[in-house]
Amino acid sequence: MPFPFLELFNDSIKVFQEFLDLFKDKGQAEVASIAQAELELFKSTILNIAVTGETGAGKSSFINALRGLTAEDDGAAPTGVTETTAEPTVYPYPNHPNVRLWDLPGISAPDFEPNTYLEQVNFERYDFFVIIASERFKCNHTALAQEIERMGKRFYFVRSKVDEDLRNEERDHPRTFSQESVLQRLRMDCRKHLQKAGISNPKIFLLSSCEFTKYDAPGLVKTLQDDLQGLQRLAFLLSLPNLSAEIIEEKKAAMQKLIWLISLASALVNVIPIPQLSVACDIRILLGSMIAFYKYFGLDDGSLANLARQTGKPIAELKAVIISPREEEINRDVVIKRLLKEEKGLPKLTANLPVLGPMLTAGISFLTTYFMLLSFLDEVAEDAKRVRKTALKEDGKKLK
Ligand SMILES: Nc1nc2c(ncn2[C@@H]2O[C@H](COP(=O)(O)OP(=O)(O)OP(=O)(O)O)[C@@H](O)[C@H]2O)c(=O)[nH]1
Ligand SMILES: [Mg+2]
Repeated sequence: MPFPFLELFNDSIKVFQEFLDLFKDKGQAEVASIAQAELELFKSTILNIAVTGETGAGKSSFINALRGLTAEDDGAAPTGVTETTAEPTVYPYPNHPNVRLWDLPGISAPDFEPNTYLEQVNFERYDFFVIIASERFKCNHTALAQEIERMGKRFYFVRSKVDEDLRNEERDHPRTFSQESVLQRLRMDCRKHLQKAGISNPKIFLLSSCEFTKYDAPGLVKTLQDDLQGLQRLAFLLSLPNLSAEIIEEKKAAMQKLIWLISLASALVNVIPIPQLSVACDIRILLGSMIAFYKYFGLDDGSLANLARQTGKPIAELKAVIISPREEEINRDVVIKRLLKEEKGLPKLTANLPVLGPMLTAGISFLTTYFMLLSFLDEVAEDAKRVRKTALKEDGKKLK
């Protein structure tokens, strides 16, 4: 078994080498401004997702499910048997307002004109479309899909309310009922119609917005994520509710790039020496970032309150499994204490690397912040997993 200190040492050297590599053909100021610009770019990254389909197909319910809300939560899209959405209505992610789901008006009229409809809803605005259908496949679905493709946009075809279809089939055919074969039939039916309309490889997902962790919903979320690039992908992933333990892990993996940038900005931009430490860094950036981590992992008060309401668990029970300091407890002193701990744990780089003056100070500051944020990320991600597990425990209402 490898000696843990040796592992830490090798990690530190590797990260330090990567840090030094940045300065091969750039000065400190240039590296700093690139890191800062990329962080700004991430903050301003916008994603507009259009949700369209027949009236009553479940568009608003789908939007709520994808935002981790139920119809009764604050800021949820209104749903119900008589509600209709007449104008495109935007629903930003509660913790990431630049990622927006658009609830488009339903397409029920028999004289539906897909191109007029798409013009009216301002189709240029959206990065991609989700077409929601329930019950029978309609020609409006193919007309809309064709037009979206013609306009050079991507679409995903969602067949919603499959929980209802399965219940109906089981009631009507109790002796021969098989969930898999019903789902397979539905999938084939959607594919057949879309392919007949010339869409060769449609992406089809069968799901229930009432049971969003089942059927193809996780696959849809993964596909949406995989089809996005760079910062849009990161923004989408970090806005998602913690629908599964895998999503928490994916968030954690994706956060490492962000932590790299935050640490660079902190160690190279508004650097202020901290008397207790040999590290000089920008505590404000660190503080702001750590508070943002809570939001990305659904540990802020708003997300916990929603989860408590949805699962019937008292919020205190969810908070009780959180080990990292609460959002309101994180302050300058806590950050300094954590940096101090990290600095002490780092191997003595000074003795081992032939690096000169200011670069060494910046390097140590960078390494200290980088590893401090990584260990905070670890804690927060573990907290998120524990909160999810507690919320899912049997005695409360089931999580969707
Ligand atoms: N069982 C089940 N019911 C659903 C599902 N999705 C939506 N519903 C129900 O279907 C009804 C209509 O859902 P909405 O989400 O309001 O549909 P919509 O497409 O937004 O409707 P409009 O805005 O009127 O066009 C509501 O009563 C929902 O509770 C689902 O996946 N399963
Ligand atoms: Mg609606």
